[in-house]
Amino acid sequence: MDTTFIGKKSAAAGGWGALKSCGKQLLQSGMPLSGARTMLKANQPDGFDCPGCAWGDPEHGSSFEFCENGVKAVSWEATEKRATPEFFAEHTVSDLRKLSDYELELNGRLTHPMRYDAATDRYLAVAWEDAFAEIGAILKGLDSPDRAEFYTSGRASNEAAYLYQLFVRLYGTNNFPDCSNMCHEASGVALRQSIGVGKGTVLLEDFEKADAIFVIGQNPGTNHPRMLGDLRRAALRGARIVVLNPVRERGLEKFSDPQDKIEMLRGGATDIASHYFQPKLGGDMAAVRGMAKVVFAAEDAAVAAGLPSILDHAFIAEHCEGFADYRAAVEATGWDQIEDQSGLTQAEIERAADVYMKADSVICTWAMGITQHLHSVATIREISNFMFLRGNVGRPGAGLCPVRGHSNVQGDRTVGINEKPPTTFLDALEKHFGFAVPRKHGHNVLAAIGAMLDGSAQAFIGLGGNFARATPDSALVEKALRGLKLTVNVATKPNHSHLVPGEVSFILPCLGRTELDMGANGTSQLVSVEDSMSMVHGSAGINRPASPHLLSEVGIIAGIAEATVGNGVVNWSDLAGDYDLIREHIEATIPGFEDYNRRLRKPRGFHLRNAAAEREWNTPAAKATFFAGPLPQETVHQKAIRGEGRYALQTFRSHDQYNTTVYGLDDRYRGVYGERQVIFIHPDDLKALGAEAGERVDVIGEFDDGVERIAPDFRFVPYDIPRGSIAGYYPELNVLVPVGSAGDESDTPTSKSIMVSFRKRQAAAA
Ligand SMILES: Nc1nc2c(c(=O)[nH]1)N[C@H]1C(S)=C(S)[C@@H](COP(=O)(O)OP(=O)(O)OC[C@H]3O[C@@H](n4cnc5c(=O)[nH]c(N)nc54)[C@H](O)[C@@H]3O)O[C@H]1N2
Ligand SMILES: Nc1nc2c(c(=O)[nH]1)N[C@H]1C(S)=C(S)[C@@H](COP(=O)(O)OP(=O)(O)OC[C@H]3O[C@@H](n4cnc5c(=O)[nH]c(N)nc54)[C@H](O)[C@@H]3O)O[C@H]1N2
Ligand SMILES: [Mo]
Repeated sequence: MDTTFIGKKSAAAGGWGALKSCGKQLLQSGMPLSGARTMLKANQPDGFDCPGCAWGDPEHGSSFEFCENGVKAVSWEATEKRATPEFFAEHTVSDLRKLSDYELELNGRLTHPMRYDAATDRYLAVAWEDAFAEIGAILKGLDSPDRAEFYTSGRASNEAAYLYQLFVRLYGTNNFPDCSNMCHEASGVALRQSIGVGKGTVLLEDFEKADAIFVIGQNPGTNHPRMLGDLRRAALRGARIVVLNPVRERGLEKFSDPQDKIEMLRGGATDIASHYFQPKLGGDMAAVRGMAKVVFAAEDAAVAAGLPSILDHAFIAEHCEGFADYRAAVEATGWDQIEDQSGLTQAEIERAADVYMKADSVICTWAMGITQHLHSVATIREISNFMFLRGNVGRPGAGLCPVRGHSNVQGDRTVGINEKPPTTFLDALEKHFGFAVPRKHGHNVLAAIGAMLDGSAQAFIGLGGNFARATPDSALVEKALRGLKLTVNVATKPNHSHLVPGEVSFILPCLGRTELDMGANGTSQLVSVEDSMSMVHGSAGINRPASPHLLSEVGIIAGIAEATVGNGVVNWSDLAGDYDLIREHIEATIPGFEDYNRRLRKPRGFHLRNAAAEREWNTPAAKATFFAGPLPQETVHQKAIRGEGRYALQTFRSHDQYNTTVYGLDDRYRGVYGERQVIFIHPDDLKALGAEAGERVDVIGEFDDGVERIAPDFRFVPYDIPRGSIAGYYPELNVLVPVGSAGDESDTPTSKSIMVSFRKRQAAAA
């Protein structure tokens, strides 16, 4: 069996390996020294916001915080390679479709607006004006604005996103499928119910004060490397860090900080997790409820012994609703069910709860390991319940912290990218701009796919992202996109979404975050973004644009808008020429942006008020609300175990990718090299399958809707992961995620609970 792709795992996250990997990445991108200058400006007051992730920036952030994956994200954008009209002339779209995501994006930055020519199956350069005019004509010609879908990926700045939603609502629809529908949607839904605001309550400073930090369903070593610095500092001052993750993730075990010269010289590393528990996929609600059960038992014991209470009775009495029902629900949940569903033993859960009870201030963070399941919303409500028990919301060093993905995914929501916009926002838009705003709720990602499939949608506009690859059931979605009258992708590099053209199709190339964006008065323009801690700050590019033919995202939206809805309500090119004017409109229509233009220019920007962080609860009861529902009847791994040869699959990210952008084929923290078509599986599961490491199999989707789903030719990697729970990479495995499998209340594709089985690969015919 060929197992040469399985190698050593890094001894620690970060360290020399990270520096080496950066060097390699810079060489590969052919980035000149100006690139290094670019990097040193990331997250500085006069620099640009790192497009890598949405983790916050330190208050005294004058020095560049080293982050390997930030370097990758930046050098990926600042590459010297170009996908020019000559490149598109050399390759038919059908040929380009044969390339992997990795090979396709290696061709570099787009340089010209391109229009698909069906006769030659090629993209040809087109003038911006012609592109805008044709897009406008087609949009105006649809029998209803609801037949168009306006997708947003979370890199768009506040200014671009606000202008986009204004244009789309003027055009007449709330169809805003958004990457967050596949990402933190469940966090927004659950937190609004529990605490009255769909965002996290902590600031970066709180990580300096917490006594315990629970990191649930998140892999920061790869996806939020700057968070590791904060976790490391917390660990070094003695805070306990409790991890719940089915997979042993290197970055959560040990981190060697490249900023720490002594640690680097000695080849040392800091232990991150003080406690590492490995629940089964989707077992977190049971685990958290188990911890609550331990807290209640300890409370009873304390009361009986005349010791101080474990619960924060004052907080519960003054601030909470539904406590008695919740306590009853927890007591009604038996340990058998908790152990079976969580995959953890009572003793393990008691150890985790012990950390919680001994800590004065606790932060809980989470990401996709919690949000991409069937029962995500209920699980996040349970996390809130648990945190309320000791008043761990709305005070220093404590709070709820959903760690966002894309660098501005939270800001895009704040400024109106929302298919179910709040009435107050629509009222404000209507009053300020004086037009009749569409009120009917629009499409999220799954609804948009549904509308494409049933023929009711006819146009797709993508502001960034890679809709065809990021969404579930890739094969189906590609077919759906090809059936449209119009597909438009605003992008920086070629990707597979560009290769499934509708009848009329455009690729519109835009400036990246690192590039100079010149305004009408000839000076460089500032955009703004909001991080996971609700800090809004400015970002100004410093590099020369990849091509003189690029427009900013704002400029492209303005061009399409002018051609579609005209200049009656606002003058689009004026707005595109001066982003201060866009910010004035944001200030006039969205609370929290008072004095936007001035405050944005302060070094760290400003904080958007979060009512729950101040213990003001905008829930129906005006209280922090306990939810007392039962545990899920059955999770994906419980269901899988009942079926012979079935496994619960999660799809996650390797260390060398940014979502559908694949930088390289290695995942050194997990010891996999040069190969992405892999399945991580427990060694005993391999034995039970009668299979070996490195063996090739087809992965078969087992969703009961009669559709055949096969991901061919994957290889097994034995791994420290619970039995019955397996893992592999996104987007390669998206062919197996059924569009029909969506999270309760969040409607998020369940990309971390997929039921699969295996089929041995037939020996290739001679
Ligand atoms: N370098 C880099 N940075 C990124 C991204 C990237 O692709 N590359 N993507 C960005 C985006 S958009 C996002 S949303 C974030 C994603 O950040 P993460 O959420 O960290 O991303 P994933 O790789 O999906 O990792 C999910 C983690 O949850 C664990 N997990 C899976 N299922 C369960 C479960 O049932 N219970 C528990 N407790 N754990 C579980 C997995 O083992 C894995 O460690 O990162 C952002 N930052
Ligand atoms: N199976 C499975 N599916 C998933 C997930 C999973 O964990 N498993 N994760 C989900 C999550 S959390 C998310 S957020 C989505 C991500 O879904 P998307 O946001 O749609 O995908 P990305 O891969 O981030 O988008 C990459 C493309 O964005 C373009 N781009 C990069 N920078 C810019 C820019 O500055 N401007 C513009 N206009 N374009 C730019 C480039 O052309 C690049 O090809 O995927 C989801 N899908
Ligand atoms: Mo995301």
